Amino acid sequence: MELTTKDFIKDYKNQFQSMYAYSYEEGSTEQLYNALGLLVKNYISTPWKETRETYIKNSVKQVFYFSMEFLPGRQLKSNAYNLGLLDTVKEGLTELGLSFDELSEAEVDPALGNGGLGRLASCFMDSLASLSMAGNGNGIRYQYGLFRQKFVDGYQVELPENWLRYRNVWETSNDKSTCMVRFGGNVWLERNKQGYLEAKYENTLNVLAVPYDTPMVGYRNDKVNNLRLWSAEIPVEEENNYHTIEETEPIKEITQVLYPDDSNYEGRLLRLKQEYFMVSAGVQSIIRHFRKYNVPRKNIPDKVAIHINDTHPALVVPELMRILIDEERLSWEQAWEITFKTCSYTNHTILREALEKWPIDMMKELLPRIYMIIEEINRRFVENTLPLYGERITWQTAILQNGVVNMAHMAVIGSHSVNGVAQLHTDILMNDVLKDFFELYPERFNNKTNGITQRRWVHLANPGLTQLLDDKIGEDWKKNPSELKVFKGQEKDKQTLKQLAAIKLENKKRLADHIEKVKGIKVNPNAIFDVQIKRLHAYKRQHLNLLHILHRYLEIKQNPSVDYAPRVFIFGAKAAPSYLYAKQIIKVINSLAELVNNDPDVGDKLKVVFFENYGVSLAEKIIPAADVSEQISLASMEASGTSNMKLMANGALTLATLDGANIEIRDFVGGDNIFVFGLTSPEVYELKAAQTYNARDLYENNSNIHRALNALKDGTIPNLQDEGHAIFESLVHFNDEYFVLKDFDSYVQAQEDIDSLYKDQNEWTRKSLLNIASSAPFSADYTIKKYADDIWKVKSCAVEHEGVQPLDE
Ligand code: GL7
Repeated sequence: MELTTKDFIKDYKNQFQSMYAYSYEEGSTEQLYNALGLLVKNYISTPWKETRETYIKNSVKQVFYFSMEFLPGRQLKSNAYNLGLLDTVKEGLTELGLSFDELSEAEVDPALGNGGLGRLASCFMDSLASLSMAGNGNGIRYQYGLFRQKFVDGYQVELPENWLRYRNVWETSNDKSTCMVRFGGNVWLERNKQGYLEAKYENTLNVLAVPYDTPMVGYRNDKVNNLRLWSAEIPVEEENNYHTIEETEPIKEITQVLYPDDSNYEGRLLRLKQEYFMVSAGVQSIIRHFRKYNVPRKNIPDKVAIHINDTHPALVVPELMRILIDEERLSWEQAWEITFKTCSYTNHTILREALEKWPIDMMKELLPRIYMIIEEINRRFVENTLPLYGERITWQTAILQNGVVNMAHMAVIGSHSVNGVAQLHTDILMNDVLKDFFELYPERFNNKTNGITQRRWVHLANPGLTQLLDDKIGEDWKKNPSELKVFKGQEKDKQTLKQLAAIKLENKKRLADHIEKVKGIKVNPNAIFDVQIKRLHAYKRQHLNLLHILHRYLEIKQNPSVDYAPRVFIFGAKAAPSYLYAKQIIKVINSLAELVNNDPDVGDKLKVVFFENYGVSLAEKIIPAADVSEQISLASMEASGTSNMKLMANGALTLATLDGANIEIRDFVGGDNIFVFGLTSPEVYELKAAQTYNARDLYENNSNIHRALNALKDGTIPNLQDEGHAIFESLVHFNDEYFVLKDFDSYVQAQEDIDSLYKDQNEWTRKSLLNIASSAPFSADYTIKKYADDIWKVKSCAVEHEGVQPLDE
């Protein structure tokens, strides 16, 4: 978009004055930010409107990405950047004596997701818009986002995240597009005069779903898609039925809080209400929207693709059936054909405890009509499958099993495509978790390795690197990430390597300042910055990292001249509030940090920094400064990981097990440019099957393990209650479920290899460069292009020369 600095200044002054009735010079930072945000939103409004109109006018097929979580991060900078206005805005503000960076820090980072799954949804939104594809998000406008984490005496404390206390300048409440969602009551079928079976309802709880729309701005292409988040309210015509605040609670609570658990299934009624609320409102609004297209209903799958992001929105399947049958009056067979062709499903985890299974009784009571439909889907599935595949497979794959509704099964049965999020993960789905379905429907299964948007994670987070790339290989890589590979040509260029190292050092200095500011810890920017940032979970093995740090500390104490390269271990992680073990690990890391950081024998050799409240904005500060990316989950457990991709794209070297997308990272960058350790996935499967693993043996016979584990419980680490014991017990008495001790030696070895390599700065930076240059395949643009081609069958609306080029590897 074209805008002169002069015009911007004029617009901004007017905007501020019209909002606050005084001059910007008197404004608070929040007010200055609000005015700027709303002004940028004004600039967005024209392409936003035009994009919507073009889609309808050209009858373009649209994707609706249904997700219980979105983690967009701050939007001011990325919107201004994608519009092509960032420099103008910065310049204009400077002329007004204001600082863009300061204003943009005033934006609240909406924490409407737990981790990778929600962030992936937002990276996908960015790529869809940037590829000029009609892709909309559908989710929940939680009043409280993921809790704000604080450490008190090293313990995690959770505070409510009331992100809407401040004005959210990006959203537009859209009163004209509300929907009604019904819960509970009695439902029966009655034959009407035309002989048609009609669903009748009584005593239902009626909830008004109010949409809040947020623009998803494409990169320099005048395309703006829509993220629609629903909020639950009392229907206006029923307001008089509610007499007290308490009576309104069952409605208000539906969109009040995000469930703060990323890998555990919460079998609570409220969660099921949330899922149906979001699904029903979303599907109703799609069908309404589709009417504008004015084409026969049978063509819905040619105009609409609905994506089920993990099982949370799997009720899309029976809800779409309900609308097509009860409201659009189609036959079961017609409705099923449409539903199945419209829906597709991504699985994001193999953790059994995360796979949703709702008690039938709960489903029946909360969603009686939906349950009838699920029962019928299941009946027909069994009827078709039994004669062809026999008892075992049929009962293993049924939707209704032992008193529960198996949501993954419903999603697979109701979708034409099922994908995992990295090749290994997809293989595990096909060979293990969804093996029987793979036998029934091999053609539905496909892999779509996750991706990240370089725009947020490189262009904006790492301007130094971006400038270097522009200088060395031109700017094409920004529209066409596969051009990054050209950078490989510079791996031997001393000058480039020097510049790259200098950029990393600058980023590290900035992070070091931030560490000092928020944690009061002084770190040496020349130390290795070693980063593990992700949710805290036993399978991700932050405690393996912890044991290694402890090991290093004990080595230093024993031999103060030991030859370790100075290292700063950086953590960012929230634990689910009910996940005691994860919280114990946090406490032990914090206490160990206290010990290590204050021990004069240690000096620069070792520092430990655990940031509070890890989220998108903090990640943007940490990632460009990382030297080492810790991706150390037990092989087979991490479906993909996405911080691994962001860190790689910013030149960190990966220290990894062969898990999730780490395998693909190794394949692209080459085995010499990554540090791999530990059991492989087949070895993990074998070891589990053999049942021969004995962690106590390792504890008793491996002196390093013995020493480190003892230090967990002998008072070496200060200020612990029983947290060190708890970790000890889990590893030794409960036989170390995630094979931490088994992988310990090879992990320590890999860490030592890192030290050796870091001494050769030239060689280190060369490998860093190769990582950056090999990161293109992890651009979400490519991932989305594959979803679009293989699953959704949607096309780019860009004029030919603007569209993304295929990735040529
Ligand atoms: C996750 C996986 O754990 C993670 O490996 C993956 O990268 C992400 C996106 O596909 O999805 N699954 C999940 O439930 N959460 C994830 O982050 C919360």
